[in-house]
Amino acid sequence: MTTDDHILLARRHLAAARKLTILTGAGISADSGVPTFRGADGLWRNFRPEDLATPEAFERDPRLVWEWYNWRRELIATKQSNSAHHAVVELEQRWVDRMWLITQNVDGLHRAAGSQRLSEIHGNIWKVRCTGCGVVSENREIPLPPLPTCRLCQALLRPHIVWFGESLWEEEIHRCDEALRDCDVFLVIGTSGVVYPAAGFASVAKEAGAMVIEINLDRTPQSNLVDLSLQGRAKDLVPLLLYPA
Ligand code: BV8
Ligand code: ZN
Repeated sequence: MTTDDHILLARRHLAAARKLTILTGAGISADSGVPTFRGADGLWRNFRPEDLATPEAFERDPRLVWEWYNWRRELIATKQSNSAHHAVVELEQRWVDRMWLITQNVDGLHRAAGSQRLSEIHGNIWKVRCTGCGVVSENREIPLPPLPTCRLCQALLRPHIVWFGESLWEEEIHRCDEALRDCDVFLVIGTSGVVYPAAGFASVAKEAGAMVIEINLDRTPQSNLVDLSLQGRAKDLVPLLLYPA
């Protein structure tokens, strides 16, 4: 089957879907110029995200971890949502309360595009959390001081982001579980399917009877599991799903 046939088939399944759940990863923001985690452009100097995005790294060298996040905040601040983010907003406007978006991305580009019904399961790079009093606040200062402190209690602030080895927030996990078990179509866009628990979401949805569609530049570890694999750039393929079947 050609990609066109796959797109037609995907449109048909979407048109018949009572409930739609979407999972996105760094690939959907790659078309906005935000580096992916495991792509050739990598993320930062010769560090791996797994070395920096951990509570141990922050404990050991908060200044280095904040340097990385300041670099990413500065980079992301210059990026716009792309046609794939906007197509996801259009899907939300059509499905309304029968759609849920789960994103692994912390760049905030889905919210910037207008998505409202979403779980940012790994947090948001524009939010900070106090390591003392736990208060979470939005903060768009660029750059933040090398070791930013809480206005309320002067303790060190950290990114409000889920690091490797940290559990996701209970309420988000519960919301995702509901959205995965209750959808007819599970659309997976731009993720390498490496990081858990998100990497296990396609099998949860499939076991619950959903049709799983994957959009990715390449094949991924979950490509054998999905019902339909559309290979190409998210910014080109996701908008094509908006047309009638
Ligand atoms: C957890 C925030 C329970 C950081 C991120 C040992 C000890 C502890 C835990 C573990 C362990 N072993 C395994 C684990 C579990 C661990 C894990 O999965 N590790 C991996 C590395 C094996 N997971 C966790 O720790 C999670 N918590 O399990 O809690 C627990 C608790 C304690 C102990 C045990 C268990 C928390 C994981 C969250 C980590 N935080 N982000 C930050 O961003 O600063 S994850 C990070 O990776 C990003 O959020 C990113 O989104 C995510 C996944 O990556 P992708 O989005 O898929 O990006 P990637 O670059 O990999 O792929 C891009 C894809 O797009 C590619 O396929 C490419 O082909 C495609 N693409 C590129 N361009 C395009 C495109 N597609 C379409 N169009 C394009 N243009
Ligand atoms: Zn505080």
